[in-house]
Amino acid sequence: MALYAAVMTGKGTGAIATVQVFGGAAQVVLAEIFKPAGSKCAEFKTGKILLGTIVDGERNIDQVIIGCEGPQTLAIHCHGNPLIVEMIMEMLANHGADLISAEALLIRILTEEGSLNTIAIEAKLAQLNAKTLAGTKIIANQIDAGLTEDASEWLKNAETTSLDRIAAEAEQILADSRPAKLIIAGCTIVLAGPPNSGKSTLLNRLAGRQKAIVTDIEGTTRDWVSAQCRIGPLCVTLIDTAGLDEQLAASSGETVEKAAQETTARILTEAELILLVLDNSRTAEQLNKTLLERVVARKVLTVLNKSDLPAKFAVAQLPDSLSKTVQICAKSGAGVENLKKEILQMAGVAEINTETTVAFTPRQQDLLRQLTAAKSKQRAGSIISELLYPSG
Ligand SMILES: Nc1nc2c(ncn2[C@@H]2O[C@H](COP(=O)(O)OP(=O)(O)OP(=O)(O)O)[C@@H](O)[C@H]2O)c(=O)[nH]1
Ligand SMILES: [Mg+2]
Repeated sequence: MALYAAVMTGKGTGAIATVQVFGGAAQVVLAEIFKPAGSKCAEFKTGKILLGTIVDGERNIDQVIIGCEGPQTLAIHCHGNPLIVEMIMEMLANHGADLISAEALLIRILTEEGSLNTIAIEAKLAQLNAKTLAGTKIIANQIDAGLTEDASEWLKNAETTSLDRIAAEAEQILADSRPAKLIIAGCTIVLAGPPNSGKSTLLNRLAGRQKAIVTDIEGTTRDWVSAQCRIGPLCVTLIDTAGLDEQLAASSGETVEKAAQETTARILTEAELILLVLDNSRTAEQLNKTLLERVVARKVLTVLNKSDLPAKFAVAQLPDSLSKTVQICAKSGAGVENLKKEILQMAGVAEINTETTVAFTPRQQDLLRQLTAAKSKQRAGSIISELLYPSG
């Protein structure tokens, strides 16, 4: 009888880990290695939760909870210590289990259950890696409603729905998928600006702790510093960078300065959004050429910091692409809530809710793009079928 096992949780990341066991031999093998609390032998009735101990002969390995998810599907919820997880996996392998990845195991379970469409299988897999609860909900909604429902409706009403309408709806789904991806997979926001403008102070403020060193010396931050924070539904990786400065970038003698400038330039290319932090108490001269070159063609929100000091910055000197501004005082926190609202607005997530139809895998997005260009109803029909059902 077949038996498969996989670790479903990230390695060593939580207090609890889940090992999923699946196959005809699941109950037999679990009966050998699991001793239920208070009774002699375990009864793995679907829907039941059992408390007990994983044992290797006379040796207790860990106290666990077994979730009886189906006649062939049992989940062992054990402590997250990687050594415990490894021991349980090794025991399962010694009892004949094939150790496979979480993704491979889910595909096995879902295809054997038979009734699920391709989007449902992709959803279960994508949920394993979602960064936020909102992201998990967005994905879950695509199974019975969302993308599955929209695609099924297109197929059902193929006779009466025009190709133009389907293309427009597919375009809208693709447009909503971009901000949804930030909620599902997380988002990188880079803080850039001239030296001493308050980038590190803002990073600390947004992260809620003192992650980066703050001083009044220009060029304090050399290497980049990162911190995780939540902004609305977004799980954000914030990256603080060395201040961009023309003279520093041109200096050939100072190796550290040069390396810092180059690192900042590279990190800027990875940002989904750039916060251009300027010092509102200084003139527009701080907008040096190096800085402008790096950010001008990107998605930028200009943050005018130090609003507690007399203003000297002329907003009119900002190029059009940088003209969306927010005033804050990173030192006291004034205006930071408004900054967060603007970030959500710029990321496009303000309009996304957990009910929005989105495409959450490259396969789905590629098929929707093909659908927007379909020239015949027959072609559109085959693309939609491929979206819903496994091909071949
Ligand atoms: N008055 C005032 N001072 C601020 C504010 N934000 C930061 N500062 C001060 O400005 C100086 C520079 O702040 P940092 O956060 O180190 O600036 P930075 O942009 O990271 O500087 P580099 O790492 O050198 O590029 C420090 O003395 C801060 O205390 C603010 O909102 N108001
Ligand atoms: Mg700094």
